[in-house]
Amino acid sequence: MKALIFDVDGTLADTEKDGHRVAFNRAFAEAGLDWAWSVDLYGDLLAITGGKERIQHYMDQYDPVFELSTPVDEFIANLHQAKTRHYKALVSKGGIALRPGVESLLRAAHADHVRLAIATTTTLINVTTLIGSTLGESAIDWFEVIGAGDVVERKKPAPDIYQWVLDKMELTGQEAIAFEDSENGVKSAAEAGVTQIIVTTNAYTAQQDFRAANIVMDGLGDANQQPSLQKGDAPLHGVDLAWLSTL
Ligand code: XBP
Ligand code: MG
Repeated sequence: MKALIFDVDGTLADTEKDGHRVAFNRAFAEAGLDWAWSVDLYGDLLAITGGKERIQHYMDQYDPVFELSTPVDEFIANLHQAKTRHYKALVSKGGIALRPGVESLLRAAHADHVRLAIATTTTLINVTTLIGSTLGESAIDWFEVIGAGDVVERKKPAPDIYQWVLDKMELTGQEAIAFEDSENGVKSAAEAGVTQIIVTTNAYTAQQDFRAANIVMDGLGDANQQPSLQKGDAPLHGVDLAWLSTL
C-alpha cells in the first residue's frame, strides 16, 4: 500500500442529498426554472456523474420540450456555476460533516507520511471547500494529487480520473487502495487497475453492484460506531492504517 486514493461525494462526506441536491434546486429557483429535484429523483439522476452532465440528462429525459434562447452548453454552464456557488456557500457554513472515521484516518495517514490523493467527479472548488471547512485551510495540502471534475474528458465510471491520478503519482493500480461509495466509482477504479477497493455505502448506493470491490461496508467505523459489513472483512474498531497496511 503506497497510497490511499479517496473519492469525495458519498465517501469523505455524505454530500449529495442535503448538499449538491439542495444547491441544484437553489440554482434552478434563482434562474426562475420550475425544476425541483426530489430526494428520490436525485437518486436516479446520480447514475450520471458530473453536475453539468446530470443537468443535460435531466433536460433530455424529463423536460425535452424545454425552450432555450441561448446555446444549451452556455445555459448549462451558467446554471452549474450558480449551483457551485450555492454548494460552496452551504459547505463553507459547515453544512456538511465528514463521515465517521474519515477525519481520524486522514489525520493518521498525514502524520505517517502516507501518500494521499483524491479522485472525484465533482468540481475542484467543492473539494477544497469541503476539506477546508472540515479539516482546516492547510489540510488540502495533505493530498499530493487532486483529480477533480473536468480535468479528464470522461467522468466515472470511465477509468480516466483514477488513471490520471495514478499517472501523476507514478503508481500502478496495485500500489494504491481506493475508497469509494458508488458503483460508478468502483467501476472507474477497477478499470484503472486498482486492485484494493474499499466501499463505504450510503442511502443512495447501498443496493448497487460492487462486484469489483474487496470490502463493502456502511462506513469506515470509529471508536463509537462499528461498521456493518456487506462483503469482505474489516476491523470492528474501524478501518485504521495498521489494518490497511495488511491488505
Ligand atoms: C459525485 C458526482 C458529482 C457531484 C456533483 O462525484 O458525480 O457530479 O454529484 O458535483 P464523486 P458537480 O462521487 O466522484 O466525488 O456538480 O461539481 O459535478
Ligand atoms: Mg462518490
